[in-house]
Amino acid sequence: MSLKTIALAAAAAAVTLVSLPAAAQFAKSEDAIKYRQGSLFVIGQHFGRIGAMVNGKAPFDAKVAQENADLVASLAALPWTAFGPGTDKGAAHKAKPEAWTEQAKFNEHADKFKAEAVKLAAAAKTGNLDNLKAAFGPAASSCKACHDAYRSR
Ligand code: ASC
Repeated sequence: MSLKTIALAAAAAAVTLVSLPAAAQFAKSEDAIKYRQGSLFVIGQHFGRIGAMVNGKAPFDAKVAQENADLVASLAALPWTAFGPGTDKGAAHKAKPEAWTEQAKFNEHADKFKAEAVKLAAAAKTGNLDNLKAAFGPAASSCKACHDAYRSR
């Protein structure tokens, strides 16, 4: 395979990955609810592994940090299409009605998190713990801001 072929295949794969969430359709509301809960749970697991390093609860391992931050940055695309119309009912969940009635504001929170996740991955790529710490705070704040506004206790 030529380098150009490999580059084209990689670009096609990247486009597929990025366009997947936009194409996501759910057979029923319950599936959307499970999907967003599942994806947010997995994001939390990988984000938490970085948090443990940042907070000194786990030894800093640059490779582990980078792997987890890359996952968070990719997975950050997933939950939002599962908050579509009608998915406020269908199974137990903690999202407030405002997630549907204030869609523009809700989407701003999602976009903010996605942007912070990209910055976190860039920081992790440097292999420097101080850079990771500097990017982790704003990323965690973006999680919290959305949870405070749109997740009930
Ligand atoms: C996490 C996690 C969240 C955020 C939030 C930040 O590790 O699971 O939801 O950080 O607690 O305040």
